[in-house]
Amino acid sequence: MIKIGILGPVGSGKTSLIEFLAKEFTKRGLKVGIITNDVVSNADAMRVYEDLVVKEKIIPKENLVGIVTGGCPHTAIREDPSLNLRAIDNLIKKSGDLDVVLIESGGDNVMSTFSPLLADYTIYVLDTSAGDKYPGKGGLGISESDLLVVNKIDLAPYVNANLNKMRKDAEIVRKGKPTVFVSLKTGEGLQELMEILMEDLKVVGLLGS
Ligand SMILES: Nc1nc2c(ncn2[C@@H]2O[C@H](COP(=O)(O)OP(=O)(O)OP(=O)(O)O)[C@@H](O)[C@H]2O)c(=O)[nH]1
Ligand SMILES: [Mg+2]
Repeated sequence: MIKIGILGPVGSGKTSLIEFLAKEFTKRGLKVGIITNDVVSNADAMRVYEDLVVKEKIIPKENLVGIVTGGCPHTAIREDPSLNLRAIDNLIKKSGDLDVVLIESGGDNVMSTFSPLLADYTIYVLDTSAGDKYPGKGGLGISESDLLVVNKIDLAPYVNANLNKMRKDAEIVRKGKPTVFVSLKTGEGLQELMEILMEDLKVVGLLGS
């Protein structure tokens, strides 16, 4: 079973990415579980329930867990991931063998990272709506994640975000680790994202070829 941790600032598109990935992995015949972490609400879990359990029937309801962390969001994924680890154990007990568990962190800052106990592979989601200063300003989450997703490229023109600058900055900050530019709204870049992700998961031995 692969545990994929998804993190990034508030509103960058983490839940949207999780919903997209759940559909893509399901299409490939993989059994998907989802854990959402929200700081004070269960809103993301409720949205995933509505979208993927009720409307699209992609996952059964027992494959979804919503955690309310109640405090600093990165504590729950790094310093003390016990709530999340217990949620994964419970998911497996209820749902049987899963191939992929997607774990969304509560919206957090650029230094946020997942404990290696909790995630085998990490995706950091940025978006262009705050301009093009990131990824150049760096931060552990941005520089060390396995894959950096720069989302909302459809909004870049409205805030004068220069995607070429962001691309060059990402190459420098991430020292060659992959970055992909997408819009989860228009679909641009999503095929490339899946190609990179599936290839990476095979290379690190997390998925069969
Ligand atoms: N224009 C545009 N909007 C997007 C895109 N992706 C997501 N959104 C919108 O951005 C908002 C936030 O997306 P979410 O997926 O909820 O972001 P999140 O990172 O999970 O947010 P939190 O969990 O609250 O931190 C929603 O209204 C989405 O519809 C995109 O590529 N382009
Ligand atoms: Mg979310």
